[in-house]
Amino acid sequence: FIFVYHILSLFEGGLGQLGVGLAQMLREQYGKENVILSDIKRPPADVFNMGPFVYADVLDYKNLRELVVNNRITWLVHYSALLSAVGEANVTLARTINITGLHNVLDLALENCLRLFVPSTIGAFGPSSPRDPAPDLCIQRPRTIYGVSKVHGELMGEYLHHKYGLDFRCLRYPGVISATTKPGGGTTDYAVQIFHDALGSGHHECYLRPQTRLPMMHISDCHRATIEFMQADECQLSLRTYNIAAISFTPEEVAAEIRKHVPQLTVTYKPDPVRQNIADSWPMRFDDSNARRDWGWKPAYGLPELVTDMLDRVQNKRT
Ligand code: AKB
Repeated sequence: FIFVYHILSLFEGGLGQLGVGLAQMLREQYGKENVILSDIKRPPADVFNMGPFVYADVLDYKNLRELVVNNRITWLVHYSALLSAVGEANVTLARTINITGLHNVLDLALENCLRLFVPSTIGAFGPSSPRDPAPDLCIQRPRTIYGVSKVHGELMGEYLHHKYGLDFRCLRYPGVISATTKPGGGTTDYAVQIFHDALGSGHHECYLRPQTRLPMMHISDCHRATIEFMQADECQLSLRTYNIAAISFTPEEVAAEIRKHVPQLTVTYKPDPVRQNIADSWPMRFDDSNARRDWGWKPAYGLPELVTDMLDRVQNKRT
């Protein structure tokens, strides 16, 4: 979670791929003490020293309520979730964290008049959705527990917004590419691993076929989108759940772009049936025209900029 006070925000699931960076950006704008990062895991020293950190368990309503009340929280960013591939390997846990956990967060937000951000994903679409591009409003019949839980989240949040005025805000994220924190158990993870392999062994074995196209985004675009959306005036929002897009690429396209800087990179393809199946059911491109029109969304990173930046950052981490 990330909790924001006054703007006070609490992030839960804050130690995953997205939480630390978003907390950092929010702290730059709202002050270090006004953003609390949380997780059920012990934070590394650098994260602990960056600003307030607390234990928060998405399954423990009393614990969450205490944190919100004691700290006069006003915004809540809910990042706890099991991703697509790991969810398929552990459906019961995914249902518990992604659905029961979400219900706790929705109740908490309603009870305390919080502005609530819950991410959704390209995984909220399925094989019967339009894939190129997928619009905001269309058929959503995902075939993963992750996708099912995300559609449930979108619908519950929107229902509570319409019925009780909950300030629910949801963005459907593409695959997010980051250098410092690795994703955990998703279908788009190869697009992060390939940078580490390029600068490490020089070889990447890809679990998707070379032409599998998926929407992707640089992490700083993702953080900026989240903050701009959270800051948008309510009257700007014609929807409560928006697609956000930046780039769409295939493994062979990203590999070719990396080879412009690391010519020795080799890639072999060994499709994993579970992840390939999931990827084949997801959109190839996202239509984010509503986000662009309503609250001015615009990505900064294309594929060349993303690749240059990732190689720089991964290289810096290694030295
Ligand atoms: C995953 O691959 O499961 C996630 C996602 C696209 O939501 N990165």
